Order: sequence, then structure tokens, then C-alpha cells
Amino acid sequence: MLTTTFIALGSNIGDRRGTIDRALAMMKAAGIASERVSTLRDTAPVGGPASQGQYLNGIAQASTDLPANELLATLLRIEADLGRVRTERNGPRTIDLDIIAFGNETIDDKTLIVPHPRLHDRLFVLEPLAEIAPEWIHPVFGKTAAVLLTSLRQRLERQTTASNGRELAGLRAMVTGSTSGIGRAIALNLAEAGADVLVHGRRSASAQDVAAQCRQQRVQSEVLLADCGDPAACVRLVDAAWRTWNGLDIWIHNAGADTLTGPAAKASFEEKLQTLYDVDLRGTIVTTRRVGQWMKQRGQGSIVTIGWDQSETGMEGDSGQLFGAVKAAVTAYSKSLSLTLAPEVRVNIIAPGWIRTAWGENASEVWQERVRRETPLAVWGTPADIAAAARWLVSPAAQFMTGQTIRVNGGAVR
Ligand code: A4P
Ligand code: MG
Repeated sequence: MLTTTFIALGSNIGDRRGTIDRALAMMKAAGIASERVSTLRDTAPVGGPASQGQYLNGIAQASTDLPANELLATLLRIEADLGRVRTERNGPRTIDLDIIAFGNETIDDKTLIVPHPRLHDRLFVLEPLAEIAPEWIHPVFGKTAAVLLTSLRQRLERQTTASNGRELAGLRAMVTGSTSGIGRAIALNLAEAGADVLVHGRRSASAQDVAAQCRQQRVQSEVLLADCGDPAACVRLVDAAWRTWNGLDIWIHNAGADTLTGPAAKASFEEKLQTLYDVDLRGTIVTTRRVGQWMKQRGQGSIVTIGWDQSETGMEGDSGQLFGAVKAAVTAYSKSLSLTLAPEVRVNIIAPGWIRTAWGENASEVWQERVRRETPLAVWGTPADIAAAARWLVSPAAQFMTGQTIRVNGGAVR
């Protein structure tokens, strides 16, 4: 059975055009017959060493009866025969032959990822692809090559014209649990910094409200609803979020169960433990593992999770035991994730101290007094304080930060 495939052609050493012509001839001899080849264009190198030369890039549409793994093996052999030597990542090469798409298939194994995980981020792929196959539909994003090209151009345009105070312009963020409190403050702060923001919650009305406020900052904002206590719903949430704007640059996992106010406050210790485990811990793990892997394949991204400053020091009582255990686990997991995803993706943890959210608003005078006593700066923190830390952590200014816990707690040092 013949499969239609798109092969990206790239060369930046020696006789670039001659090498690409020879690669196409060798492909044909190996049963990969090109039906259409785009214009070859001169492009500035993306990534890699500063000194490397301009690329010549194009795309070939071909039909083959080879299965995908054999197609890859054949292309790698042709690259080797044409003198390709692999040294550093994104380094100069006589020829690069990447499988952009293979029929409608999605493949993600150790040796092959299809569609190519960076195709939608690269003008040197999308421009020739949209030239020869503007109506080709990306099997993950469900959008045509022409539409993906337009979106990418808009995103790059916003990044290059980013003004002062809009340091996240052109980046796409998900903030889970952003219908109220800390999550809402983070969503609004990221929008103010120029990021497009996906607002997530369980209730549509309040989520729509936050999205509308984000849009007032002249950014895109959409709502996705999901119960983060349900792992299948977490998977669907990540998939839907990734598809919305053809990938994500930022994932802030703030969604957590409130076991302190409302009817949930009356649940037993065991029930609260289960809820916190399901939502705060498993929800964080299921979502960030999935989105983190895609960000790594894509070559960039930033993740923030939410811990708790007192999980380090301990706090007496049921709440101390519950949050201490669950948030310490979130923190430990996040550090391991940061090591797994480096160097492409940064993962950091914010550990809030006493922050005036729903519970703090109505806490008794005894608690108000205790918070002042335990906080050297002698005030409650606000959701805006956490949002400011999150905004910095996901910004380019924090490019050397990963695997760290930032305690935003008004100065408590124990
Ligand atoms: N692999 C996985 N999926 C695929 C796929 N869909 N097609 C594996 C091909 N290979 C795939 O590839 C490394 C391994 O990726 C393969 O052995 C295969 O098992 P490689 O060709 O050795 O590495 P590479 O191409 O240097 O790296 P990579 O990560 O593919 O880089 P990119 O993303 O291809 O970028 N700037 C301009 N202007 N033009 C360019 O063509 N190319 C790159 C390389 C950087 N900057 C560029 C250009
Ligand atoms: Mg390659």
C-alpha cells in the first residue's frame, strides 16, 4: 500500500542544491518517489552554533510502500552516504532528511516521532509545505498547513514586536484552577504580560469571566473545563489545551482541592487525604508528565507547580499532615520532572506561605494573629504576590532557573 509522506530537505554545507538533488535521486532509487518538490529557499539558521551558514530548505511530497521505520532507516542511510556527520545538536549538516508526516499517522516511539514535533514552529518547514500542500491537515492539530503557517507568522510577529512589560508576548499559557484565587491572579498577570491564556476550572461561568478579563489585555483566551481529580479528564485536558493554539509554552498547574471551606471542610481526614491525593498530587503528575514530554520534543517550555512552604517545616494538626504530605510529594515529583525534562523545559515550584484566599478571608482572629506572628513581614500574602513570582518564573528572565522551590511566604525562614 502506498503512503503519502512529506520529507523536509535541509542543507547548509558545501554544494547545498547539488546535495539536495542527489538526495532526491537516491530516495527515488530506494522506492521513495517524489511527486512534488517545493521551491528551495535560503533560510537563516534556527538554533545551533552562531557561526553556521545559511540553510537551503524545501519539502518533497513522495509516495512509498515502505513502512515508517524503514522509511526513516533509508533516509538516515542516504544522509550518511551523502557525508552527514553528527556532532552538536542543530549543528551544520550536508543534508538533513526529516519525516514531516506519514499519511495520517501519529507515531511516538524511541526512534521516530510523526508528525515531526517541531514542524508547526518552523517557517523553514511550513512555508514550503504550505506551498505544495496548503490543504494538508495536521493529524494532531486538525488544521491545514496554510492555517498553521498563518498562526505561526502571527505568533512570531507578536514575539518580535513585544514591548516593555509584555515579556510573554506570543507565548501560550495554560493556568489550571484559574477561576478564582491564586490561579485567577496568575492568569490575569500572564495576560497582562502579553501571553495567550487558557483558563481552566470546573465551572463555566466564572471561567468565562476570567477569560473575558484576559482578553481585555489584547491577548487570546479560551476556557477548558475538566475535573483534575479524574486522570482520564486530565489527559483530555492536556490534549485539548495542546490543540487549541498548536502547542503550549507554559503550563502552570495550580488546580488544587479546597478541603478547608464549604462542604468539603466537613469530610473525614481519610476523605480529605483521598481528595488531595487525587486532585493535587495525581492531577499534577498526570498533566505535567504529558505536557512536559511534548514540550521537550518541541524543544522548549516552562512548567510551574504549587507546593507549600510549611511542607518543609511541618505544621501541627490535620491540615498540616494533609497538605504537608501532599505538597511535599508535589515538590519532590516536580524536582524529578525538572531533571527529566532538562535542558529543553524548565520546571519550578512555588511554595506559598500564608496567602489570603477563601479560607484566610474568614479565618478567626486567633488565626489572623498567628499569621502575623509567623510572617516576618507581618501581613498576609495575596494571590498577586504568587502571580508575580509565577510570571517571573515562566519569563525569559528566569532562563537559568529550573528544579527550584521559591518560597513566597513573607520571610518565614524555618
Ligand atoms: N527522529 C524522530 N522523529 C523523526 C522524524 N520525524 N524524522 C529521530 C527524522 N528523524 C526523526 O535526527 C535525530 C534522530 O531523530 C534521528 O536519528 C531519528 O531517530 P537527526 O537528523 O540526527 O538530528 P537533527 O535533524 O540535527 O536534529 P533534529 O532534532 O531533527 O533537528 P531539527 O529539528 O531537524 O532541526 N535552521 C534552518 N534554517 N533550517 C534547517 O533545516 N534544521 C535544524 C535541525 C536546526 N535549524 C535549522 C534547520
Ligand atoms: Mg533530522
